[in-house]
Amino acid sequence: MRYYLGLGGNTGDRFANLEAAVRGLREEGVRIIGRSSIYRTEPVGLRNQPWFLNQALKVETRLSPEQLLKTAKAVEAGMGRKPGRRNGPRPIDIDLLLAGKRNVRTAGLQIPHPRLAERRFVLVPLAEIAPRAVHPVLRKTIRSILRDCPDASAVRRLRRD
Ligand code: PH2
Ligand code: MG
Ligand code: MG
Repeated sequence: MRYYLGLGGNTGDRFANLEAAVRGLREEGVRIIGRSSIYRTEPVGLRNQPWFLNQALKVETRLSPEQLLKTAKAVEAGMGRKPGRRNGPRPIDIDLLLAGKRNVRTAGLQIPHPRLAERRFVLVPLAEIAPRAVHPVLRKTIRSILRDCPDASAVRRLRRD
């Protein structure tokens, strides 16, 4: 099954942490089939903290949404992420943004990600690799959700080297 994931982090070596997250997912059998550029993004939710690096991934795996969430949490924990303040600083966050056209709602998991449409740091990278993907609840493409997104926080694409 096809998923889109959002990666973000703002402590330690932020570039190395994105790489380590990709490596960790691969080691768990998740196939990475697309990666957006990396973006430097202004913190949203809790403003007084370092800027983040954010990136979107397109992945293929046989894992169910619940299993993939567990895998993502294990990779986060393996990279030293400790439970902390909501929206606060962290080495890495791995969020499940879309699960094909599926709409998942269980006690611990909601896909599409409930705050996807409000966050430019998610939408800009996601629109780079999946502009035509359709949000199954809003029934809009990612490109049009981004166009209509009122979030004004800064999202700056880094030049590839
Ligand atoms: N993640 C959050 C809260 N705020 N801001 C930016 N720029 N990037 C993030 O990944 C981010 C955030 C909670 O997961
Ligand atoms: Mg998050
Ligand atoms: Mg998360």
